[in-house]
Amino acid sequence: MTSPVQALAHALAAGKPIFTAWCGLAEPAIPGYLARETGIDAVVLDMQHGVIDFLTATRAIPLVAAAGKPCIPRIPVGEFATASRLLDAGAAGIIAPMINTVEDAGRFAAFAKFPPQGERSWGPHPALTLSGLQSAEYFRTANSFLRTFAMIETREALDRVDDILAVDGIDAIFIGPSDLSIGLSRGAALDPNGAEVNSAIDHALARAKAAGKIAGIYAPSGERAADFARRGYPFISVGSDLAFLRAGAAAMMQGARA
Ligand code: 3PY
Ligand code: MG
Repeated sequence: MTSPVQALAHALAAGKPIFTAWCGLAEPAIPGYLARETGIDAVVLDMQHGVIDFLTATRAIPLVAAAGKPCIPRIPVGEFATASRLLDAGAAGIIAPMINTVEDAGRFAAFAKFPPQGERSWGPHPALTLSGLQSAEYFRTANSFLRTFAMIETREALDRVDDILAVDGIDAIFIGPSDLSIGLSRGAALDPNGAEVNSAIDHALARAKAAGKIAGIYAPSGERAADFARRGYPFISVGSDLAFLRAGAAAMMQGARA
């Protein structure tokens, strides 16, 4: 059986869209519970805009793994050393925000991939436990199953998407529609569902496919996630733990007061 640490690569290879929960609250049990919900294939831990710190993330990863699902943290901007530490803790992939240059992408890949491809330092002790692999096998195979997602969410990044996709050790791009809308409008608007963003979303997916790499994207709602799946995106993060909580509370209280 595939371990949760390797399951992301297997699921992406299978070609069906992967839908992930998106967690930002500072409670590791929440991703652990959500991982057990039908329809949730994996869980993203948002350490950029969520309030999840490193300790919370390292506690969430084995809880999500206990449900048999992969965990993919989003690191804070530029904190590439944290990517290595989260992979050591058993993350199946890493999303790095605001990758705007080939240099950013190269630094991210260097921290996420072992030599000779990158410069990741050895010490994946929890990852060995969660993957069930022996050290030598993990070292030999980890670069091929851990997934690096470089976020494309600025005008600069979009202009250089082919160069970023070409960086050795970058396995995927991940679109941030909100920041992208701010960048494309030169700060004039937050419009993640607008026509300009939608055409950038289609363009980025086409470029990822042409490069033989994966494209992921963030969807604030189930409807938008379905739209991205129809457009052909293979990795889609949906909503957030707080959004799930608010939607559940609103629906239940509306029922109660009906
Ligand atoms: C964005 O839309 O900018 C994101 O980073 C997704 O959360
Ligand atoms: Mg963003």
